[in-house]
Amino acid sequence: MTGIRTAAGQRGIALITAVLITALISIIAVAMISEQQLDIRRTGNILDRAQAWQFALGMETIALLALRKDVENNQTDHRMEDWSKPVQFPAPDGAEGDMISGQIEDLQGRFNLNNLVDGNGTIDAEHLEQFKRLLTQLELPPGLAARVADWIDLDSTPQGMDGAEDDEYTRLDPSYRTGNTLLVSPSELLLVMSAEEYQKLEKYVAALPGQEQTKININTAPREVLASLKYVTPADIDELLAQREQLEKQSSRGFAKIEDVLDLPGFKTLRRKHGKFDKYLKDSSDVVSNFFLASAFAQFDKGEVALRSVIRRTVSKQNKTPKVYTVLRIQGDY
Ligand SMILES: [Ca+2]
Ligand SMILES: [Ca+2]
Repeated sequence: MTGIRTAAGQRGIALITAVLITALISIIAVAMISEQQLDIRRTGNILDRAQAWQFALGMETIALLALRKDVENNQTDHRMEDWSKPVQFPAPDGAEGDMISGQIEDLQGRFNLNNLVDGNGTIDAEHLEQFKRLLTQLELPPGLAARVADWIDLDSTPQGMDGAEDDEYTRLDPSYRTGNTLLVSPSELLLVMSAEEYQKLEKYVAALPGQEQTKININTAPREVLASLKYVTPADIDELLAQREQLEKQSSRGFAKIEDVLDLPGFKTLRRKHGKFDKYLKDSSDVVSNFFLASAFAQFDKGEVALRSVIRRTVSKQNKTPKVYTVLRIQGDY
């Protein structure tokens, strides 16, 4: 009896062991399969994103070509030109709904924050006042102008009552130091002002590379930016905008030269009142632009890319060959 029992017991143990091994193998197999599926999905996502990135880069190339073609054909930049029209088309080989879209914006239609300092890194009083007027237009505290100027200027002495330098930022938690150099992206201002304030401002400002002061393109600037110019009244801006709209609607163009603005009745009055107005307007505004922001968005299956490229155009004086190139790429917001 004992022998039989033992044999039966051993068979039982063997059976349990076999069941356990089978269960273990199943568990391992399931784990391996799901790990593999995860790998496949992960790889798929990476491939989708890589594809979307290439599409976004392609969109940037289209923007470069459009801006090159434009500068070869004319010497003014306005809102009726081909480059300013948004484009959108289905992503090649993509799923239904996969799209690539792009849009070019004139960055000289905005206030250039880097104009707040001159070539020596000291605050430019004229542009500081202009920025204050822009802030007032946007119902933001004009004192923010001094804070932004301090962030960019070379020294560490706060500008007036409203300025802020290391002394303020190093007391924050976490603490940080003042930039004391030109901005690369306007979003750096999130370190200088609140997110709500920045949200109101961001559409109207740019951070253009290089030491040279840039002008505002009166053909593309919105009312708020135009109203930041010195001397002009709201009625003058109304007149300028009405004329601009008429040129756009009737002739599909903008102002051909600054003199055309100076000839508007309200602006003639300004010239009589302020002897330096002609020079001021020509020094601060233009009808042509050299800096643009190309925004590309590409969706390819699970891959999504938002690319912003700052594009610069230069025309050399000697051979007049235009150069159009990307100076900055940002993923996400400008
Ligand atoms: Ca043009
Ligand atoms: Ca400073």
